[in-house]
Amino acid sequence: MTPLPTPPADDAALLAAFEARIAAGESIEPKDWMPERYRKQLLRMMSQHAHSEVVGMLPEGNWITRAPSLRRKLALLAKVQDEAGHGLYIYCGAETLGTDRSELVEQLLDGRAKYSSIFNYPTLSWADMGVIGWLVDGAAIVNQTVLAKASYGPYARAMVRICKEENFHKRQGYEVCTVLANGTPAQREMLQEAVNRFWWPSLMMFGPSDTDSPNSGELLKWRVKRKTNDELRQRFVNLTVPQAIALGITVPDPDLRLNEATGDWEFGAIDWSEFHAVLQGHGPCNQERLAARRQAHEEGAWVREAAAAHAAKQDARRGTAAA
Ligand code: FAQ
Repeated sequence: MTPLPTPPADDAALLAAFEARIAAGESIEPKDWMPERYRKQLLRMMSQHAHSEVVGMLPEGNWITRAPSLRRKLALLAKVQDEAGHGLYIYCGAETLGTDRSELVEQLLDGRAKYSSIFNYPTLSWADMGVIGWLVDGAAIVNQTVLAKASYGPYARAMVRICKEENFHKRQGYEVCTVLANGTPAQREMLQEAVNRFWWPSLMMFGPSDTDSPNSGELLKWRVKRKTNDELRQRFVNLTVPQAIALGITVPDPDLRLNEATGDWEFGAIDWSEFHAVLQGHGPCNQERLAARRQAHEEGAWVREAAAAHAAKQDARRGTAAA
């Protein structure tokens, strides 16, 4: 972790009061004084999170028309729609930090902002829909349950609602997995193959290891994060391996073993070169995902124009009524 920057001297008293509030477990609200670094860190993290929810609609959206039954189609459609809602809650929360959503979206579309590495992998079979719900939403829940206690009020409150919905997502995904696990040999093979592809990228969702995480120091100090990347990754593995055993499938890690003394499922080395390549835009679907978002943004221009015209008309009417 990198050393923290020193605040300007004239802010020292405000900073001390701010940190005392955080130490007392108080929630920081939009109009409260906050250090510029706190605002910047939150804006970075919340906007990346919102972008992830929206880009995260693409891999699953790919399967809505090919879901194997009407029931599955309805569930998947509802899930993908929920992810759009999550993006909106978090963009709204991010806007309370003083940056307009249109600027945040620009940063995504021109490649300045990141979104979660996991959504740069393709969805090749129906089993991927089960495995994304189980592993990807499962990892998101582990991360976000802790973020629901983040020091910034609008982010924490968005997480409470999002986690409730993510729990449904995980259950629908795990249910798809149980059906495949109890199905034909071809279905079991399809499930195993999907787990083989998504296991390691799911572990990478928690970010670099603690020794290589430049933002963790500040975020932990100001209680935006309450657990480190490695702590949350370990918690996810501990929760998930018994679920894999219950499904009767293998986790693709020859080094995975239970440490009886600690109760942890110890896992093998993560290929960080793959993680960094994906972050640098060289994942299997980076270009496709950004191209799809850019196209959607362009095609949605008329909706934004119509909404702005409608709002202007309403404002003008209110102005006339008030006069
Ligand atoms: N992918 O110093 P750290 C979901 C970047 S939502 C891409 O450790 P930090 C729901 C990081 O930004 C999934 N980039 O960073 C769903 C930083 O770059 P920067 C999204 C990553 O912030 C399910 C650099 O590496 N969830 O799945 C990743 O302390 C199904 C150094 O890293 C959130 O965003 C990554 N995996 O910790 C939707 C949760 N990891 O900005 C649809 C909120 C790290 O300095 C379908 N975010 N980077 O240039 C967090 O909890 C944190 O931001 C971490 C990263 C843990 C992601």
